[in-house]
Amino acid sequence: TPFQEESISDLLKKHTRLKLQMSNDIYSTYHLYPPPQLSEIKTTVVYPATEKHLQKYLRQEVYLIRETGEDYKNITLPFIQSQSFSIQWVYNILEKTAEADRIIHENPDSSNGFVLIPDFKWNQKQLDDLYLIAICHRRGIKSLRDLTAEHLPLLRNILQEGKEAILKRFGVAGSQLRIYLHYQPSYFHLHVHFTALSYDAPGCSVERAHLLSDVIDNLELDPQYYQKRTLTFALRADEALLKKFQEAGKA
Ligand code: G7M
Repeated sequence: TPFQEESISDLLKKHTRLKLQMSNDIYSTYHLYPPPQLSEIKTTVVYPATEKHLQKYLRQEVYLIRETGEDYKNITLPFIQSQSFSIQWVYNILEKTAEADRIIHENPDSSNGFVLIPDFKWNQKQLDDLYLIAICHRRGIKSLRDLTAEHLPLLRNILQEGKEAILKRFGVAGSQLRIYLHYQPSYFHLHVHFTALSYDAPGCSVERAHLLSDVIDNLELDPQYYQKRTLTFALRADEALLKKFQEAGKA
């Protein structure tokens, strides 16, 4: 986790062991062994983990895919429909059977409403790595690919109310937030990521993140934008979807 400003001085004195690596003029590098209270590692446990979880966290080669609208219909969609990666944790949040006390904001409308909640990657102790997700109440919107002009009211609510709620609770202005969707997401129930602009959050790279404000603009220009467009994303070497693209001669 990021260091708190107050603890930086402790890091350089109290109980810290330093082993010199090299020294040159005014420059030197060390191995530093911080005391336990300053060496917290935020940990997520997935238990029991499925084969898909294991794959997600194994280091692997990655390959870029260019998915046309047709590829989505012929390859990706049938693949997603054949998979059974549980999104029970999402329903638990929407139904308040898990994490209910962590909800930051809710618009309860069943078609244009959502729940804003800290992502479990964020421990909420410091704003440096601020990370929240907005999960829509409406079921059946799998991803960016499903979005049409019909979803604009929902997307505008998430953008507007999400920014307001984060300003009110955490004092961080909308201009200091990166607000985006993943394509592809890991979980196929529409959700939007809110991260601190100064934080390089995992998954905010150009081949995965789509800014919500750009998504709204694109849908205003063309209601079918995301059904037509070729979308780029990376797949890991032993992902079954990569094999499907390879079999179709597309990767
Ligand atoms: O867009 P994508 O599907 O890749 O992102 C899902 C996001 O949901 C990630 O940023 C995860 O860290 C977050 N997330 C995943 N799970 C299983 C949970 C959870 O149980 N609770 C919360 N609060 N966030 C989660």
